[in-house]
Amino acid sequence: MRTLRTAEKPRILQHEIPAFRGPSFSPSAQLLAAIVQGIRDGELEEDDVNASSTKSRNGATELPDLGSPLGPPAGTPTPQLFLSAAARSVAGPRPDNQDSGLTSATLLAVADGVGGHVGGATASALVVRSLADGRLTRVDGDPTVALERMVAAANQRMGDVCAEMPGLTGMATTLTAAVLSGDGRLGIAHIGDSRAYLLRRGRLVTLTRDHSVVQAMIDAGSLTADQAWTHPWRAVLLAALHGRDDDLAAVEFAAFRVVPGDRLLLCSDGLWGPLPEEPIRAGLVTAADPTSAARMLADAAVAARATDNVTVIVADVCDRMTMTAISVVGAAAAI
Ligand SMILES: [Mn+2]
Repeated sequence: MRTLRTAEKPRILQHEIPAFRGPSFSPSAQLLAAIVQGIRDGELEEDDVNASSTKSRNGATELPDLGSPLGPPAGTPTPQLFLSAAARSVAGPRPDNQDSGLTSATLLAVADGVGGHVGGATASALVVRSLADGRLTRVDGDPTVALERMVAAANQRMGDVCAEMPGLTGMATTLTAAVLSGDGRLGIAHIGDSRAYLLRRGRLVTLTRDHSVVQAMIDAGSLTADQAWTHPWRAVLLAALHGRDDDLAAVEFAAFRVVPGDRLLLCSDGLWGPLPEEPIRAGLVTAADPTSAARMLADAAVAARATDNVTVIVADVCDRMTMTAISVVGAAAAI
């Protein structure tokens, strides 16, 4: 019988419960259909979001790149799409911020470091800085291909640092990253319990599924979402990046089409932990722009019952470029 650690940090239980691995990332053809259909019908159900997945590279699951019925008709030249993004990352009640975030016109990322005071901040900062160093300015083709390369490089950098500084071995980080290709395909790479959401026409859909013990218990039918809310293991992860080659097999990739007017949210568990989904949705709907949305949501999480660092990235899909710089926040900006 394995003993699960319930301390918040370190909270990694990596690669240790094979039964909990396997298809767990929900985005799929059914999900995209549910998003589009649900918006049309005004009846997007939670179960639609949990539709089963399809197989992809790496043994992970992948949302097929489907043309959106909301997009332009075939043959119409598609304007190049960009992200207009803002980030807010705060330590909350903790003495330091081990989250990192990244915004640009083409790439977003949130990383939540684990592994103690130094290790956690180092891990998230290394991964986010590695992504920033890629200086991704334009992506043509499948955005998950670019993501796969970038995530592998970031993980490798963490491995190199661990080899040089063995005291840091054991540090790890979640990573949820999104890349927008010029033709409007959004790729997502995901490992851990940071999250990506899509707000479209007032409806909020979770695009990632947590690699966590409680999510696995929910999937197995042994825990309800309400019970998970207060479960002592809710911070225990099943997968994260540690700088080891075998981490990459647990990273999940998805790609789907976005349209101008869509609003994306990437966040660490410091946001979705204390805040139920409805105030998150309402905040995204009411905020005039990504900057005010990110600030409002981070403040709301801290005011609710934050016990953790809070990182929020909000990005609008636009048909013109409003950002020219890559910005990093949190540990990646501080160390
Ligand atoms: Mn966290």
